[in-house]
Amino acid sequence: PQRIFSGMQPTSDSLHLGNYLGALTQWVALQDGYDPIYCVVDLHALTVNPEPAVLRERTRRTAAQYLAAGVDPSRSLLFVQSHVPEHAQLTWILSCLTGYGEASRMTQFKDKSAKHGNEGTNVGLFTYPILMAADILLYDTALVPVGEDQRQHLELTRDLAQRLNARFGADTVVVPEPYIVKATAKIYDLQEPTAKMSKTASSPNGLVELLDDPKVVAKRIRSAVTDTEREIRFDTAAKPGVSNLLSIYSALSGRTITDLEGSYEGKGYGDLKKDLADVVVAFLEPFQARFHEFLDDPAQLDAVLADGAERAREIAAPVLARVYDRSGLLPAR
Ligand code: AQP
Repeated sequence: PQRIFSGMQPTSDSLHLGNYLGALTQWVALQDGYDPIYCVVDLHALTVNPEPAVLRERTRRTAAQYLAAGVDPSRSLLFVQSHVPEHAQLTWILSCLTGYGEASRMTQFKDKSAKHGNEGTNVGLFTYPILMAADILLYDTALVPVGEDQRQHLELTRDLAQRLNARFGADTVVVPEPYIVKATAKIYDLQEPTAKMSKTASSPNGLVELLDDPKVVAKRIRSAVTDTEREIRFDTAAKPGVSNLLSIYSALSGRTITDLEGSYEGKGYGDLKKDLADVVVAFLEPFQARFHEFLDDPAQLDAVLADGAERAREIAAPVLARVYDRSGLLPAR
């Protein structure tokens, strides 16, 4: 079976609906017929300089949310990035093969660094996509299920893989493909429906966090920005707010957009929002119950992560050794 790899940063107490629909639901679906590896990328989260105790807590919480969403450790390998030192080691090799200009063109870096200025931006944020490339290439990954915002980083990963293969031999690493499901590739901020829903950039009212109080979530959905028309129709250019609500509704209910448009003909935005709020709450309540079960048993959670790390290292170590050797690094005796 084809190898799958993906990860999320523990940069918040809760993942949001964009993370869930853009990535996590695909992760769960890909457990059938593939060989998946899912990672909590805590080294990436260091780029926002979290409080140490907070990072530790969020790492466990993120893993517990993967499990609550349906990531099944008997079918998927689940681990924490920093438990496998090969990630940091391969990053250095890849850094030396990445152009400064090439890295400077990453739009996520440009956006995030513009907000903090040169002095407020750390080098880790700049090299973030190279660490991401290392994550993926260490596992001979074929497919990477992510949201649309990660497409450019995946292109860089592919370029680096091809560069390694051109320099050191065609079979040095596997060149991965993105796996981006169009319908949910980008979930938008409820208050600013042309910007992506984001852990760090959205205002609280624009976000639906998976671990939020369902009452608060329902209220946020009912207050989502729409437009001055009345018609419930999917049209991302003219009606970004309504289209976003329809995308979320469709993904969570399994109903098609056309079906939803049909059943809301002649009804108002208030009806759509109220029903969507019910759909979201019906999803969140059991999700949160499962999350708490996993979080409240840290010994079991840590055991799952320790087992994952051990199995991950068995895959990553020979890949790193291959790249080290072909790079001309003298083997240690
Ligand atoms: N709004 C979104 N719609 C669809 N998919 C999304 N993803 C993130 N936002 C959306 C996908 O979720 C995964 C999380 O990756 P990450 O933890 O590296 O976070 P990110 O991509 O940087 O986005 P976030 O969660 O909003 O965090 P910040 O605020 O730190 O940028 C990825 O697969 C991503 O594509």
